[in-house]
Amino acid sequence: MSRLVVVSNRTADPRNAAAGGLAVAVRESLQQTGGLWFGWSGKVAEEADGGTPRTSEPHLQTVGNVTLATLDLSREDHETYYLGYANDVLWPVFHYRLDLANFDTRFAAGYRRVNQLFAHKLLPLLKPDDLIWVHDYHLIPLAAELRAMGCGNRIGFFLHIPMPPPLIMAAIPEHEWLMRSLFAYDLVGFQCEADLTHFSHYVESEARAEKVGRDCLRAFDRTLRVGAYPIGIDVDDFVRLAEANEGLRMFAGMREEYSRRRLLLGVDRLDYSKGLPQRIHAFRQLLACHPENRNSATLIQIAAPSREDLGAYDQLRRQMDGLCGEINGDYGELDWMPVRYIHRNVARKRLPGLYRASHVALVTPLRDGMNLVAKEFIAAQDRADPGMLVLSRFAGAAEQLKEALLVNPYDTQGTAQAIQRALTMPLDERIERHEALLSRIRKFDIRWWSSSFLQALKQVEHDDVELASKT
Ligand code: ADQ
Repeated sequence: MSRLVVVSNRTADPRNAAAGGLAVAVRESLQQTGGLWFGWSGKVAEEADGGTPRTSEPHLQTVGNVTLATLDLSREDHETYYLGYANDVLWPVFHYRLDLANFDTRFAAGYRRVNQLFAHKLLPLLKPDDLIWVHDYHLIPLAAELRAMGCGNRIGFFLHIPMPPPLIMAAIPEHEWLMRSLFAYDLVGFQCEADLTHFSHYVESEARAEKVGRDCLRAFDRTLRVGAYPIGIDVDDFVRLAEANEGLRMFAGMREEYSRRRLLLGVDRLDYSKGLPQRIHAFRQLLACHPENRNSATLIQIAAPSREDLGAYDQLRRQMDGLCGEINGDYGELDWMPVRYIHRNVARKRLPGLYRASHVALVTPLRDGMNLVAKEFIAAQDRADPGMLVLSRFAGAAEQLKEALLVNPYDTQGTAQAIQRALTMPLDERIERHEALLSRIRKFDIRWWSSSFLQALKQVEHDDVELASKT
């Protein structure tokens, strides 16, 4: 069996279930194959005298039969690659926010330099039949850099965030280089069909790519296999957490505290892609148009701090403080506050109880690759009396979760109406919708995601891999 090598911006201890996300997704495959996980350590190396950064060698750590290899970054690389190109160019543009992008030429150079550094440090750790799986927008050119150094392994790439339409992509000065770089992979996976369509349209119009069969594109003398692999969650693990002591305690505590109220919940990172101000506006509209919800409906909005060193996030934080203050000031009573806004992380083991105690979840991003909170909310519900999910049609999850109440988060009135419908939906309709949603997230869970992607990568024609090593 080939060894799995995972490369992502950050790594995590695969034994640590609390890490969630990628750690859970790749844990089994890494453990089965005695795998390697390579990424940035999260540390910024001190500069040596004279301002030259020390060259760092990967720190190797063994966790069971898995090896973690992490690199420190120099201050310059951290600023240009991570804060700059990844978070101030690719993140906003891929979420359709050209207005927030900062196309500083130093950023692109830093991004390329760090991808070269990753390739250079990873290559000596590779074995000839390793299967390499690269994750996310930080590392788009990694395979091209590895190929240039002679790497002939099978390499797959998964994009966790949305792929924008061609004309938005074309706003990035280096768009051709970025998209061409993807053809150095053997398989590129997206979260949903819409993303796959955007990528196909881009390469067909900009690089005259040809479709070869159902799921291959040919351009730049390379054949690239592409597909939609919607990421899922570990449903059973989440149900277990909901029924464990901490989950039950949280559930009972919330239900008691809000026994006379209807609870609405939002759980997000504080990020402009998540549509948080629009959500507060819609909730305000609900209180204005359906006054029976006053003194009753309470929105708990948890917004975990995120990327606080970037200006756009600081602005969003101030905007949210203002909006939540206003709605509480205008509608609040001595014994009821419409919004409880918490700018903190919630421990993972407490989330399922919180989800289960909520009558409605508001998952209303303006754009989102998938959104796992939507799936976690479904998994945590009581099947006999499930809460209702209000979901943005612009989240990747909307392609799979059609039985949720789908909304356009830019439409304040429409979203408020959908929230009212969720709050008043009869039990039998809620059960019917929830059963359909639950069976879908169970079928397409986290194991389905990693095994179907890796299976497809293993099946890539070997001829192509050999060809790739020569380009
Ligand atoms: P994120 O933008 O981080 O991830 P999301 O999928 O919503 O978004 O959340 C990831 C995890 O973080 C979930 O397990 C959730 O429970 C947890 N989380 C979020 N807010 C939290 C909070 N306030 N407190 C505690 N935990 C919180 C990116 C893409 C997504 C894609 C994922 C996975 O932007 O679209 O779904 O990767 O591919």
